[in-house]
Amino acid sequence: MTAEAGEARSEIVYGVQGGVSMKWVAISNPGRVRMTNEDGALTGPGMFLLADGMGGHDAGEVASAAALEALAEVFGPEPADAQVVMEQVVDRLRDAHAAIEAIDSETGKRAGTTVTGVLLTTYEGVPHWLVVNIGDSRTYRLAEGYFEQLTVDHSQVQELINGGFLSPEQARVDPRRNVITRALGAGMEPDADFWIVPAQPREKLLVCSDGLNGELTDDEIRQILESDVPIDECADQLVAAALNAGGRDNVTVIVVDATTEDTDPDW
Ligand SMILES: [Mn+2]
Repeated sequence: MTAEAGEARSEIVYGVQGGVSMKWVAISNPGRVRMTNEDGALTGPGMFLLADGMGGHDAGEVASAAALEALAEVFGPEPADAQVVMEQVVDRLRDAHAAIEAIDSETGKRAGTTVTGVLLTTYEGVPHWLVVNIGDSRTYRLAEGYFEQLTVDHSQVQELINGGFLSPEQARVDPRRNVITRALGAGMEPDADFWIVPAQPREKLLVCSDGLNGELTDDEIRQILESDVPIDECADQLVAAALNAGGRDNVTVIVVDATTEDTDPDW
């Protein structure tokens, strides 16, 4: 495999935490149009987070890095109670928001960033993913043949979908598709949404920036996730498909295979 110019990628990493075995890979590609990559990813056993910065020059990059750095402090050696972790994440996001609001942007645009992803936690003693989202990056899951977006975008087009004015397919090409309604920084409210979902016996998680789902339909994403290839190839195929479809934005993917069935899976 040859990396595209400017692409950052991890090898497949393996980890076990709280009875959940995981392997994951992350790829971040600047795309075909943008000169810089303002996306960032933070991964570790039980922590898969992504931030998509905005603000131009290096402001967006600094904003996404600041958010991920703040969240790295939440990470512990064993999964903690979901409620406790959620409160820590809220605190860290508030700190990151203040730091990002203080970034001087040369472009005159305010620095900001989205954040999404999952943290492995326990709920009533059972492994659960704490899903977090602020902005329009996304977390998807494929489990038991069922593919779903775990997050709900904070975007103007999502509001139009909710109101019945647009279909998801219309929203994907609507000129207002890049208008987000919540973010860290950017003069917005740092209010993240959270979901607590049970870890499944076998599941695949995808955390991505809008450079992926802006170029590909959910069906296209699903088909690639469902294909039975190693996760690094799966991540490659996702990024390649987004680039082939135009690559108009930075595209970042974190692909995770997780299982609660076997603490020593045959990977
Ligand atoms: Mn983006």
